[in-house]
Amino acid sequence: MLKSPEKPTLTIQQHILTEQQRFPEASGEFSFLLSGITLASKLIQAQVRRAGLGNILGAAGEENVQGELQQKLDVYANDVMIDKLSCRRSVGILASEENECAVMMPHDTADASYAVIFDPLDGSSNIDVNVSVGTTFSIFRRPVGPQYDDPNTWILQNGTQQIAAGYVVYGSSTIMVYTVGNGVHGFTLDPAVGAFVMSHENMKMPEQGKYYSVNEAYRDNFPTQYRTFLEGLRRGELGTKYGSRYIGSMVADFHRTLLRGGVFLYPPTSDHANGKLRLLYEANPIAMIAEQAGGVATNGKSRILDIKPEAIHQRTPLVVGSRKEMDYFQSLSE
Ligand code: AHM
Ligand code: MG
Repeated sequence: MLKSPEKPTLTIQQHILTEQQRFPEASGEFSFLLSGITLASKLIQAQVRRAGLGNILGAAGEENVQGELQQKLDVYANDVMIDKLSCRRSVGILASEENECAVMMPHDTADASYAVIFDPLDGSSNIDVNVSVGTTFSIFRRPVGPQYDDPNTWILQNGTQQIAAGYVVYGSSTIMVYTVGNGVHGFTLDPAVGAFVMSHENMKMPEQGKYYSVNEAYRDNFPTQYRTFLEGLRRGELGTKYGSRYIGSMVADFHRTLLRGGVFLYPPTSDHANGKLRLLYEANPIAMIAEQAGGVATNGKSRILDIKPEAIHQRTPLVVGSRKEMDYFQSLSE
């Protein structure tokens, strides 16, 4: 007789369907939309796992709108995200780190009421050296009012209006972490069955950690508040002398911070007053996940989710982490 596993597995698709039942008016379109993201991320991870075989490593030869050299996998991941989302009739508009302008969907129906904003492959300079990379996404609903007839305006909403956000880390395993505003849940891709299976239910960021995560090479150019903060953590102001961990892939650095606590930051520098990370598809989804897990995310002055965006590729400083470190950071504000 077949021995059944101890606990039935819960796939992300089942979880999304259960979450959707909280909204009686939901038509099923939203879960179909999210399944586009899970499908795209399975295809992306399959290529990431093959990096080094075939001809998928290295630069694609083009720069994206931010002047960064696109990797072949950036281009592949972007194409896959657009392909798998654009056939969902609920999607009205897509915006990506890799495209200068938002991509409008050809189906102009009343159901096309969602905007999806994503970074298809974050940390892609790490691909060629076999270090973790990821995908981030943020979803808005079409706001009501004639001033929102132009779908571009659906994208420039405060992060508080996100109806879902998440990320995928292509690390030692592939994990998708997402929220629809009802807690944070993590699903690990089981390669044996090809499905994302619940592995981390109702994730909570520890109140305090023992690492900070920042590119310290720039520290002489950080504002005083940031330098004092990092010095204080090193000195043991919070009761423990902090160590440092920095991968250089935001999703991977944040994922560790979510699980272990601590703080991840990309501060402003004297050369780049807004740091490097982008508000809409990097800081916003990370901030929503962090807050849902009990953490805090700011741009050094105000809550990330309260920032009114003005442009798709706008940058913002980001400081995100456990409550204790974030209280300390905010107590040092000038
Ligand atoms: P990307 O979206 O072009 O990959 O850039 C974002 C990445 C983040 O993942 C990471 O936190 C940061 O760039 C690292 O930048 P730096 O090399 O300046 O530390
Ligand atoms: Mg990125």
